[in-house]
Amino acid sequence: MPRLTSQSLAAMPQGIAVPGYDRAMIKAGIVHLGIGAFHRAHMAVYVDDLLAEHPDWAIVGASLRRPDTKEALAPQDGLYTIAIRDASGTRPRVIGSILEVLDANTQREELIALMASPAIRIVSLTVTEKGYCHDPATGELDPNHPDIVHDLADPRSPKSAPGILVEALARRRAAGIAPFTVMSCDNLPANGRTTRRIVTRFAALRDEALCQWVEEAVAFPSTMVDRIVPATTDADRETVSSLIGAEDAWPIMTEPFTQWVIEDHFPAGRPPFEAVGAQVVEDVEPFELMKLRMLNGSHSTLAYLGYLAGHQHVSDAMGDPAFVKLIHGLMTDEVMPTLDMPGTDLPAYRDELLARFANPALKHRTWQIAMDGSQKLPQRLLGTIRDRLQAGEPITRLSLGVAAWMRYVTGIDEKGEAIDVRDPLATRLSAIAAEAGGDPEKLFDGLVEVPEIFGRDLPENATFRQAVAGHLASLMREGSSATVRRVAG
Ligand code: CS2
Repeated sequence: MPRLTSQSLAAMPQGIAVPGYDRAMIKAGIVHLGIGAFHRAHMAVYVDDLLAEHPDWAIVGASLRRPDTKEALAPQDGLYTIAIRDASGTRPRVIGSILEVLDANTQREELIALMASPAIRIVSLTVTEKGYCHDPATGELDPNHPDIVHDLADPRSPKSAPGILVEALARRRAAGIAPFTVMSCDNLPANGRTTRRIVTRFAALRDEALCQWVEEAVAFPSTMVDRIVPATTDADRETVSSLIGAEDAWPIMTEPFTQWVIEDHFPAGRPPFEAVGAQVVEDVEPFELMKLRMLNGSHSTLAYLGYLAGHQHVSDAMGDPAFVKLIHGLMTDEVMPTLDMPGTDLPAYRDELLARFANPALKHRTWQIAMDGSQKLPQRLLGTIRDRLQAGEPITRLSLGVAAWMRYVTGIDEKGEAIDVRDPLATRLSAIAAEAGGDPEKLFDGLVEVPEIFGRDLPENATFRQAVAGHLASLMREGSSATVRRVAG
């Protein structure tokens, strides 16, 4: 089988969507940091839809951690397939909007020089929550983060996303070139404002005048991004390669649904994202809050409880009516009352989410979503909990999600087998669990005192303590399935 390349593209079987523009004519206008599966199923597809009319907005991607995306896409001329999946089948489409992938570790100079060049007007990011090197509870840059310490000591060879952005901006400033717009596409609350705070703080630690320029001249629009993208498996590679008749080393599996809401603040210009289905609005924050609390809050709850109950995929958990009832109740009774979304049909949004979670073809692993809980909990569950506590309203199901995370990070499942807990705080979390030695009260007391997650207020809140500790005891006593059945009612 030939490899997917510009050449084999010409011989694609009929019925496979391919780029509708001449790839020789497109030029880079965007650098994207964190060229993982999510970006390739989301923004890169919107850009692919734009390039026929707006050829100056192609993407150069950069991997900050691992060179694996570059290694897969370089022999394919940057081409890859997205496979859109649901119960009715798998629909492949070849995407051509990524011109090249740079490995930030070995091609750092090339990457920063490109970011500093006038053709690049947008630098977007999906570096995941932990890539912002911040304190998840406060949203502030963590100056003691090892990558930040490294980048401040050697600012011209940065490793972190804030360090790379600031170095490229500094070079533009020195050369008298207007700054690019920084567009976060991560699941952070107020992701534009949060990125702005982190980047300006990093700039201030480098140089006050640079910080002032960043504050005055750089735009950080917020975005809400949404598309479910499970990790690709070897079986997926085979399926897609046989569908397109060419070997694709890294196709991306995704769902039909996609949503992108963008704050309209691009002084350096932007392509007409609204022409290809994005919503360009003045204020994104209500949309972000809705998505983080409804989708991601439910997702994390399903991930921890589902994993503990022995469900490998989200759709498996959704096959249990008690889980569906729990998540339906969580969204309806505990999340929706915290949202202020005039003009949005929240019950319809909820129902669509329940259907998306149940998509049997997606095979989204609970273990994948369970990753990095310390970075996710604050914006997915704890913000909603704070609002509910303040309003004097119950947090029965939200607190079960938090308790399930506590049970999960003990690293031992209900059958006594090890859980591969992936989290930047994993070592600390497992030391706390070891110390507690299976006593739910001690486990709760230890974990709730991690301020990067729970802040200083929640450990002091009696209602919160009681609700979470109660569920944790029940999860340890009767297990996840029985607890879900009881709490779902
Ligand atoms: C998921 C998200 O892995 C996770 O934590 O909750 O990646 C989720 O699939 C996306 O945010 C959907 O837009």
